[in-house]
Amino acid sequence: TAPARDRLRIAIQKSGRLAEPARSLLTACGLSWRQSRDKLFCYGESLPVDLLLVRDDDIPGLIADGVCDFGIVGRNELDEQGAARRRIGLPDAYQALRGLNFGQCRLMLAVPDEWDWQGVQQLAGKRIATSYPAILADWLAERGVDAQVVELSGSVEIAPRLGTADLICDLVSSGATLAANQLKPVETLLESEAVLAGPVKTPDDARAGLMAMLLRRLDGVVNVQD
Ligand code: PRT
Ligand code: ZN
Repeated sequence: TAPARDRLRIAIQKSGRLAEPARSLLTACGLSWRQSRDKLFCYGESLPVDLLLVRDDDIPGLIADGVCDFGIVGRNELDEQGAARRRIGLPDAYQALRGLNFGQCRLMLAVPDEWDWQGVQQLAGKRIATSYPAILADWLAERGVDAQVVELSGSVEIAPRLGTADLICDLVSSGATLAANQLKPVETLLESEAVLAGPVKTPDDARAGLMAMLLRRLDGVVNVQD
């Protein structure tokens, strides 16, 4: 278990879609920071709550390892890493505590425009490119579909045109990227948004009170925005 701490650490995305809204939300909760020179660590001034600015992919692991107490991350990323842990027999190490009302998108299956989509049974024997292999594998297994999952870390949308996959499973918001690549969405695997993630077990030191207070403030701020 990680050592006791008397300051809270929250991991947020350093840059990218969730970086600015995550910071604004925490500012609205009354937090402020003294910017450090390298800007990877922001020391909390109004409260003993520090920020760690990281890649979104690192946020679930930082919570699992007890390096950070909270994180703001897409449900898609949290679920993927949770599903990947479960597949190798690791216990759950984090959970989504609150939906935050921004970063909405869907994890969807998308097929070439010319396909006549008739349902999941059509996926048998097909190759599906995705950056979400664990969520996709679970989804396919639940439906008893035997398809091949091709893991790609980026540029998933061009895989069908390159011939490396027959279809894709990727995040969609406006749908413009799919359309530009002659793909159409056919199934939704996950409705995602940014979430506040936290540990499965609350630490039993000074952080517990800070965590409870922050959750209360967050509920006030997120509900007022509705
Ligand atoms: O550098 P780092 O690893 O931290 O960032 P990243 O590049 O992995 O993530 P980033 O900043 O792109 O996204 C962070 C989170 O934003 C995601 O994990 C989702 O939870 C959320 N989000 C919301 C999205 C989108 N909307 C989205 N549209 N993430 C990605 N996209 C992609 C989509 O896949 C498509 O390729 O954006 C493109 C445009 O989408 P359309 O449908 O509007 O064309
Ligand atoms: Zn990332």
